[in-house]
Amino acid sequence: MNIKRALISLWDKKGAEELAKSLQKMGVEIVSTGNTARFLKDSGVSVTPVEEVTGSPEILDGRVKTLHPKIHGGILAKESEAHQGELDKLDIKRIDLVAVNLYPFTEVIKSKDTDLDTALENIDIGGPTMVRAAAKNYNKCIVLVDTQDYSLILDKLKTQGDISKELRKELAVKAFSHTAQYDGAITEYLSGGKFLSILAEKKDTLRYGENPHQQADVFVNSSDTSASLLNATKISGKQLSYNNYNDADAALNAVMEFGSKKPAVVAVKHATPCGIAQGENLKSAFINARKCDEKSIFGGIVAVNTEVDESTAKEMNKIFLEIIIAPSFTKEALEVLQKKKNLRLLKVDFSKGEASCELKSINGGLLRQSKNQSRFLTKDITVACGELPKDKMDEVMFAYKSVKHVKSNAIAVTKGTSTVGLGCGATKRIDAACKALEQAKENGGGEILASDAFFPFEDVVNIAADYKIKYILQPGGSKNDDLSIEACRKHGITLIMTGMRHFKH
Ligand code: 93A
Repeated sequence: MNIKRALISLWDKKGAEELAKSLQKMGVEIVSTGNTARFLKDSGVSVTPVEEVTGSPEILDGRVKTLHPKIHGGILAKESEAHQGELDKLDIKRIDLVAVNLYPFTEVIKSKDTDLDTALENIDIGGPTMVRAAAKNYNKCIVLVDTQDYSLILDKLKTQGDISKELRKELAVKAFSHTAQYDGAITEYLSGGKFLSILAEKKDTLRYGENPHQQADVFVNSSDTSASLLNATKISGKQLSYNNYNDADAALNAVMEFGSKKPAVVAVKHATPCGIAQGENLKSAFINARKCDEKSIFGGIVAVNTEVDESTAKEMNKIFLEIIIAPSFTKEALEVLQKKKNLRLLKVDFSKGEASCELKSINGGLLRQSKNQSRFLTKDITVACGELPKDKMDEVMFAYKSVKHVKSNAIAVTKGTSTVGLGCGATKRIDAACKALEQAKENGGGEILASDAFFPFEDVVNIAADYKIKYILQPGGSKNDDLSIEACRKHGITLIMTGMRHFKH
């Protein structure tokens, strides 16, 4: 056994007893700090207090306990004869393993009641110093920062008497990423948000990017714990591509808009919906979403907000889909869907909720904004002209939620709670309207037209009238609102102003 001495200094004492006892059984001497030492002694472990090693008491309310050459010399000494000579001369014993977890700075600052003094007191100095020292000298000193790694390392030590160089290095990388995140959180907090710190871990190298000649990777931002593709369970199918991630994320965001009370289906192509529907059951919602654009959904991505059952699965299997995202699948549904080898099935825990902010990279930096989580409230709307019967509200709400997720300039034409025409990504609003209305006509017509932003002219109203639209939903706020209101009045269209724009690019 190559490990002779371990230093254990833990804020979170989870797994500490098992770790210390197992090491002791292997003949390892345990050195430990104040509370950790007391905790271990109470658990029946014999412990050398850190003061006995340093010959100095913990001082300044524990601010200085392990910051001492007898500790850091023991951790940082190389294999070399020269280093060993120095250790011998100064009577410093090597430390072969360091298990540390840090003062809970990030938890403490989450509370609004935390004042600056409390936050500062929770900045761990000695802990990260030991972690970094051990990580730098990983060839000689094993570093453990994650309680979940204890059992693996104990296992290896028991069976092999040591751990491999590769594993030592892996633990060192984990240790540095841990202290980097810790320092990042401190920097962000003390600067009042002037610095943004994200340490994202590579989840995968992708086959290629948006196009085959582009290199691409996908990274996980561990500080974002919202419902996502990155914490989804992949039930079956091959690796997701760059475009798959992008499209599937759009589908997930859109379907979450509809909550989970009533089945909803969103089909996405090129990161924008090509069909959305809500219904009494998932199968009918899927059929209606598909009907909106039978061609675009081919090879598309579908996200649903309720469990996929067998009859919906059979319906889904009639066409080629790349990915299905759902909170769950019944056993029977899985049997049906898994017949298609290349179909990716992703189970996402919707209860984790939506992310609170989003980042976009631009040359030289980043843009950050809060997510567009606004909810449509009936009290916030005004009916600028015409009548809005109460029993139309669900349908109006559906149109509003749908258009919010379509790329701007966006127009959604809906019938009941299904989209029948979607115009997206147009630089001219009238072009998006023409596309949506023409598609709706091919699908048998629509009743409601929703727009993501206001109408600068009355042209959209006029063309909507040609296609027999009865309700128009738009934010309002243009200096030409009067023209649109007047046109609606002339055509007998009800005009609803939502007061809220929903650009999406
Ligand atoms: O106050 S410190 O920054 N100064 C130190 O010298 C020191 N040494 C270990 N914090 C220090 N620690 C931290 O104390 C460890 O990172 C660990 O979180 C905690 C364990 O202290 P105790 O064993 O008294 O609970």
